[in-house]
Amino acid sequence: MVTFNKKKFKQLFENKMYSIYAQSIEEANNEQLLTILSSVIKDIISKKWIETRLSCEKEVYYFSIEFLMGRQLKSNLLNLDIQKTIKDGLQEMGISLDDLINAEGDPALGNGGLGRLAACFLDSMASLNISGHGYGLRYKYGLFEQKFVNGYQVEVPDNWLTQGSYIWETVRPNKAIVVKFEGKVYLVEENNKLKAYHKNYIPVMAIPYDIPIIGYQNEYINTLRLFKSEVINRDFGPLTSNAKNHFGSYEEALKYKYYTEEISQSLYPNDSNYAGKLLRLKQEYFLVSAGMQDIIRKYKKSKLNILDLSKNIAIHINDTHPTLCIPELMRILIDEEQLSWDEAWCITKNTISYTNHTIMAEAMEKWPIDMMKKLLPRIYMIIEEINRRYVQNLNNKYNDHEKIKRMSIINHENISMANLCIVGSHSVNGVAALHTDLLKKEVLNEFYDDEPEKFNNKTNGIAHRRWVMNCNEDLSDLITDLIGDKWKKDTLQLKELEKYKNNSQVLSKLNNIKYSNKKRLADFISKEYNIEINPNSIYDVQIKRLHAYKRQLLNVLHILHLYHELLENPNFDMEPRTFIFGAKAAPGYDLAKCIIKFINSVANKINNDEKIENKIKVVFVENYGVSLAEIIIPAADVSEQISTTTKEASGTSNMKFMMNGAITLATLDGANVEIYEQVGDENIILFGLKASQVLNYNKYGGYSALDLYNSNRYIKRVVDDLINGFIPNMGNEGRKIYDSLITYNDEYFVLRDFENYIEAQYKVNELYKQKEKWNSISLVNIANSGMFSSDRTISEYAKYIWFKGVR
Ligand code: GPW
Repeated sequence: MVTFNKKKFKQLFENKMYSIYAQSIEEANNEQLLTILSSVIKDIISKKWIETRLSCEKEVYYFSIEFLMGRQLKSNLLNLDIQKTIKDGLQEMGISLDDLINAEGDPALGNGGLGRLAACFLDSMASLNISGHGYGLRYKYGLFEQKFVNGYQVEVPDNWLTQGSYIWETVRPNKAIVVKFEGKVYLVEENNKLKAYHKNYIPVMAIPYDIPIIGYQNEYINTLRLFKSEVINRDFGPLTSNAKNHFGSYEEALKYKYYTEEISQSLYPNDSNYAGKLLRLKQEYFLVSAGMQDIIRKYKKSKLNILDLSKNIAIHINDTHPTLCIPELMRILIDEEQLSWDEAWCITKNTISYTNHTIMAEAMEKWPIDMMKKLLPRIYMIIEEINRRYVQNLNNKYNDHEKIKRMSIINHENISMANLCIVGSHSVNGVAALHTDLLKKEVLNEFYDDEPEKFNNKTNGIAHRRWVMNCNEDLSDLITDLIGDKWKKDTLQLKELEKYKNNSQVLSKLNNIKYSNKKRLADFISKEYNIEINPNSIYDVQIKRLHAYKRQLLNVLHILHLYHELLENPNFDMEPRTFIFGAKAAPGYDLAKCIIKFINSVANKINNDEKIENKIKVVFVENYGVSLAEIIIPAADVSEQISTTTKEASGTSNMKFMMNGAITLATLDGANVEIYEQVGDENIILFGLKASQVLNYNKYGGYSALDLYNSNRYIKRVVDDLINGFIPNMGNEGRKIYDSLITYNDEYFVLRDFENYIEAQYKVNELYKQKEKWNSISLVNIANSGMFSSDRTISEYAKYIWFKGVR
């Protein structure tokens, strides 16, 4: 993309080293080399970055409280198509590119699927020449680092900005924005209009930090803008007399400093769980207000008419965390741009679209009125007025008081963010076909009946460049050898691979690639955890957040089942298996932490039991995150997607595994349904309750875990292991898990699906014995994974939501 060669690169690199560190290349450590390299790359893209920013197409802004980006170096080099130049240039200077790639930190500014999806979407928007930018928070501490101590999860702060800055960011203090909290709002009548005056507020400065998002070999560069919170004026440093004069005392000045800095201090470590903390609401408004003011400021500079906002700009909110975009845009349009309510409302609705990522009640954000009123008095007023008009409208349509209560935005003591999102946007989408169906038919049914045209599905996708081309280079090369490289820009081309499904030579190559990826993972596990695993065993992998609904418990109970079978019958027929887990539990999620301890204790017992001759190994990798996923997924044989049906909105690791040739073992939940539709009965292993059965149980009851326990000796055997001392070194974790199953009647149907899961796992075992058949299925999975590229997902968002009628 750039007039750029090895010689030029080396020159740039050396000069940078002198100007930044005033030292020779030989003296530099990896961290410094990485800083220099990223700085050189930023220099060479700077012109393109500016050009893309000044392009005048319709712009998309993607608001998300999380962006789980992963390392950037390798992906940036691939997208700029300069890997070889850089690798060779570095080598001539005695530097290994691979070392630098691995020395890069992995910013954990997200919890799991939701944040990683946002990152994949940024990659696809840039690669599809869509002017689409992310808005997020620059947390000082990302998701905690997980350590295991005696099998228990211990959380260590993720102090990722040790150098004070991040190598890919550019700070823009000149574009700082003031966000206002608390205070009092006065409504004054002026020229027959009510004008709002916000007094005595607490100002917080939002400083933008920009990260370039480089499209795949298309010279297109978007921006991820992350805001850091600070005092409004650095001259008010708490121990200056300036501050003392302004705040009255040092103590007050310090309080203010703390108030501001706390906002972007740390990521909330909850996944799909609403905690209702005031600080979180501050974070949400801080992100929204800074982002929205930034957008409008830029828009006005471009001299476009504010009434045309929705023609030129699309704002997307990733789940309800940025819901306040709606009242904030209303506030700006009414209070600052002097538009009427109706004009502002029309623009707001047409500009904003919303994605729902869960149907689980515990994840639904409901903010107490009092909290909102005190923290954001003007925003609360606007929400109240939105609600008043909406309820009035419902009253005109329906004569059903209870229904209107359920649909209103303000209810009892709370504000329902999902309801506000639906009412204040023009599009509501789910993240997989089944999920969207459940939204329409169950969870949001009344809203759907009211405004069916708003609802639509956008099945999730993954950045195939990161998740195949970068993390599985051998597979990527094999695919290209077989079908050419068009698939890199159009993953539906992968379908061409299917013609090789009976070609022994191709299948054997595929097998060799999988083997070498498995070997690489075995070496890593041996080095990191001192556990030896056998690359010829089946790698059976479940990596995702620890959650009762994701049912890591079902997985480990099955492992115990196999263990008992082996102990009872040394000739029990099974292929050697390595079960791999990776999962963080939210620090306050007790049951999840108990399950981690249980899995670790089971692992410890089984891995050290010589009687079973290494037939089973259990590895729980510490501190699971993007970088670990990148070495685990290419090595997986079996992809465990075993959530309680209806609970996993989509899942996205299921897609990553599929594209890397793993075979899916799944319930018909989330996007697993669509994986099944792509590959058919022969190429996936399914089990468990169907969605309709789960819904029926939930509505009408009729399930007794205790009855199952009493009537099924296999179930009883493994459940008893929780409390009978069979697994050593457990505290009362086993009892708590036991209670969740028996005393509280197994909310997630673990025992209900257990037998069926054992059968499904047996099918895995039998299939693996026919290795060529297995490899053929693996190939068919890769061939049919094309629709799960986030390029497909983003094209759909663009066509049907953001640029409807524009492009
Ligand atoms: F609860 N998801 C997530 F909907 O990772 F907000 N964190 C969350 O807080 C939520 C959802 C929320 C996940 C879904 O659980 C997963 O099924 C989906 O694939 C992913 O979001 C991306 O859509």
